[in-house]
Amino acid sequence: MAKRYLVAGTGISGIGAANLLLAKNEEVTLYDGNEKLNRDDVIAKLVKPCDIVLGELTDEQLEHTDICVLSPGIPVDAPFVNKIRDKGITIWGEIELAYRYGKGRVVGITGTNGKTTTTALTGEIMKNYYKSVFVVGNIGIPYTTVACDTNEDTVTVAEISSFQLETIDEFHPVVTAVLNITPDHLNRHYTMENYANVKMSITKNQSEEEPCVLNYEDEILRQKALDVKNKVIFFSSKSDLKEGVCLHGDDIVYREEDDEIKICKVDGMKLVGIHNVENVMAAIAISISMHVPVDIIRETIKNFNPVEHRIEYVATKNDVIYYNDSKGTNTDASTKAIEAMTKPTVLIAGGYDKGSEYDEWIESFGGRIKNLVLLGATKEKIAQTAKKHGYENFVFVDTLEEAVKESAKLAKPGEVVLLSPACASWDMFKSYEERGTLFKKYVNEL
Ligand code: UMA
Repeated sequence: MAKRYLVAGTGISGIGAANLLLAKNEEVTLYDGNEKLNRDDVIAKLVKPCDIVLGELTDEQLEHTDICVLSPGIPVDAPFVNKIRDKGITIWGEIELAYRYGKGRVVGITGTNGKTTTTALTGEIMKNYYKSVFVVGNIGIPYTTVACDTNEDTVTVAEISSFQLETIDEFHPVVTAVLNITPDHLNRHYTMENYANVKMSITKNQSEEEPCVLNYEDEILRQKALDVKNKVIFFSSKSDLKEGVCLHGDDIVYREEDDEIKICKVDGMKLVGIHNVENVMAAIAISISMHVPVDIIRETIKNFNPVEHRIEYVATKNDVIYYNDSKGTNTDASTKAIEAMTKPTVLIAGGYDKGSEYDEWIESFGGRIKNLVLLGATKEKIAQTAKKHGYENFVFVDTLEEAVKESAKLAKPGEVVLLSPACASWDMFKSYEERGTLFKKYVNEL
């Protein structure tokens, strides 16, 4: 008998989930808290019409609902979700839904930063060896949109955010990776302990032989490794590991049972920065665990280009280089971009307020940031913190376009303008992609 589903959210996840269920002839009500949405626009994205509720969700509408499928952006303690839980209705995230329909093996990659690069690179390596490979998840392709195209031989490489992990149940990747855990999304997860536990829950359905790849240099992860019941493979960009992936001179090597395999040279890669060395190391550990031959791993790494919005070169205008790091949505990611700059830099920052602190981020400027151009909801908070640390070279702007024009005035020939906001985009934009794309447009119009 068909089940009655309530799919919450009409972003790409909600639409993907609704379409999967509608194609399977399940009964679906699609709900979104935003009453201003245009119903026809929503319907146009569906494979066939279904009930749509916008704004308030009444108790009556919840009657007879068997399963609620939540989009990642909806907090699991939102009032309507609490009501659903109190009624005993099953709650799944869209990842769980997709997993139930998907076949084959899944690789699950999480962490605060580097997820997208590691997922994209791992996906490329898998595609160069296996026939049926899908790259999905937080990277921007909902798992639900491909789940029904998978078969027993498929490898699905999934970037999984902490938001998505909160609502998994049976989701079972055969290889997992947690790249790092630094403060992010604390307005949603409240404490670092909660946030770290949510990230580690990616391993919860793995069996003892199925590996979890962890960053040895991350203190939280090294601690968490003690509680992980399955096999751990460490990678490290600083320590000489007896087992796992680490550096030997300029080579990234894989070590197992006194054997060392040279994988590739650090300066032979197109990815730059120590954080990218770590991303590559994680992809190597995952790929070896998935039995991909070393020469395929090596060639793919050598030819792999950086992903969009991640320290992405945009243009050189009047001898000023512009970089788009719109994906620097937290202080740690932004610090990595700042540290990769080798010339005096005008930094454009600020955005949606996740309750982050900016002290360490400002300390990381280390003389590299000559001016700070601030916009968005956090601009006052960042300015206050900057002043506290004796940094006064900031200006306020109201729009991203103004930020680009102001930065162009401040940067001298031979210098750099970097968009790396240290904040999410949601106060002014739909997504970090939209912010980064607009940044590139304004730069190219200069
Ligand atoms: N909505 C409600 N009630 C709420 C909150 C939201 O009804 O309380 C509705 C909104 O009105 C909107 C819809 O939900 O119509 C948006 O859903 P969503 O926020 O889940 O966005 P999607 O478009 O479905 O995109 C989501 C991820 N977004 C978030 O986690 C916020 C995308 O990650 C992901 O690529 C996509 O699913 C596919 O899996 C983006 C992201 O910023 C890139 N992720 C965070 C990060 O990387 O730091 C976690």
